[in-house]
Amino acid sequence: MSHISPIIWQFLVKWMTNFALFPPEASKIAPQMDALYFFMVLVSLVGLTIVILLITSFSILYSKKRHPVAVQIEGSTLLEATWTIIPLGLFLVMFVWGALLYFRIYTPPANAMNIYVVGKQWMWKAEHPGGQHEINALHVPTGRPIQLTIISQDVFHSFSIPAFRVKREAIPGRYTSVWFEATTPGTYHLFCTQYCGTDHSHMIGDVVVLTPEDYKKWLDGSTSGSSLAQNGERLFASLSCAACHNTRPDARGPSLANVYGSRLTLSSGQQITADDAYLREAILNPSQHITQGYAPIMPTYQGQISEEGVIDLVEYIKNLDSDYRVQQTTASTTLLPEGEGNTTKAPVAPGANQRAPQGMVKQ
Ligand code: HEC
Ligand SMILES: [Cu+2]
Repeated sequence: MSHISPIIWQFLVKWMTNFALFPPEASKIAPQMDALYFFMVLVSLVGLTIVILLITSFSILYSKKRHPVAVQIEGSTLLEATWTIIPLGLFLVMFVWGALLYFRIYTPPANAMNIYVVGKQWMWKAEHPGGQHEINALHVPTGRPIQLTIISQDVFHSFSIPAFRVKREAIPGRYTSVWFEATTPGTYHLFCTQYCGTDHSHMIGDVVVLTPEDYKKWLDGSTSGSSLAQNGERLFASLSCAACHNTRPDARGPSLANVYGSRLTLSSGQQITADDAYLREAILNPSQHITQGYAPIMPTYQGQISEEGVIDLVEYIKNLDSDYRVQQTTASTTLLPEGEGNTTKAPVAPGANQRAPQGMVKQ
């Protein structure tokens, strides 16, 4: 689809980009999206031309001067069928084409690199798996599929990068995702495209696309010291998750090693895949979906962990491919006595629950 008359195409896009009439095409999906867009514009222009021509010619040909006495026309099935079937065909083409693109844009490939984006009044925060944080900025490498896992901390926002032709709602309480593959190094706009309060118009920033080498340099220069998974491990210890999620034979909670991506059977008999969204739900609304074979004893952590904290925990659990780390955590945490709720917090190492101070956030 990206090969439709490439020459006129490139010329048109370049010209419009030059006059700031159109965003540049900086991702793999962008030319495909534009092909559909220009097809729709073309169909509309042809339709508009036909209507204008007919109105003008009819008003001249059938004016009262030429035809003082009106002639009654009884209609024509052929004509009506024609003007129904042709537009229907055109609309169906748009529908199928649009649906194919839609599924592409919202289905991240399995090898995509994941970056978390948290929207709040009025800024965008991006968190890279290595622990790099950015505010109103997003650094990404070229030539690699990037998945964004997006959530809002307050109201509805919408994360949009016009040059990549991607946009996704940031919804409070739910992860959404979108993906893209950047093609051209440069700096592009990012916007909030959903009115979200007084300073909505300031909820903007820069997407900086770097070559893979420059991206690596940027990553190395922006580390905050610990990765998201490491922050998550500290939270896991300080919230005493290991009081139940430990590997002892009498553990009250399931082992979380390799739970990410696995199929779980719930006590309702329903089967689900433990993806990011499920892990988040399992921590914040445990009573909503009890894993088969376990008692509904896990307390909710709603209101106790920030959205970023939840991301850290999710990253930690995602990366747990054995029980080794949990055992380490268990060893350093005082376990709760059997039967007791976890309202009493286990002693916490000083500073264990602290996140990177704001000063370390890269702009
Ligand atoms: C009082 C014991 C207890 C504590 C404390 C606890 N959990 Fe759980 N957790 C459970 C039990 C029991 C289940 C299985 C039943 C269910 O789904 O609620 C579970 C399920 C889960 C699941 C779903 C995965 C699965 O295999 O069912 C995740 C993820 C999870 N817990 C994470 C955590 C995290 C993170 C913490 C700390 C912030 C934590 N839990 C604290 C008892 C606990
Ligand atoms: Cu917003």
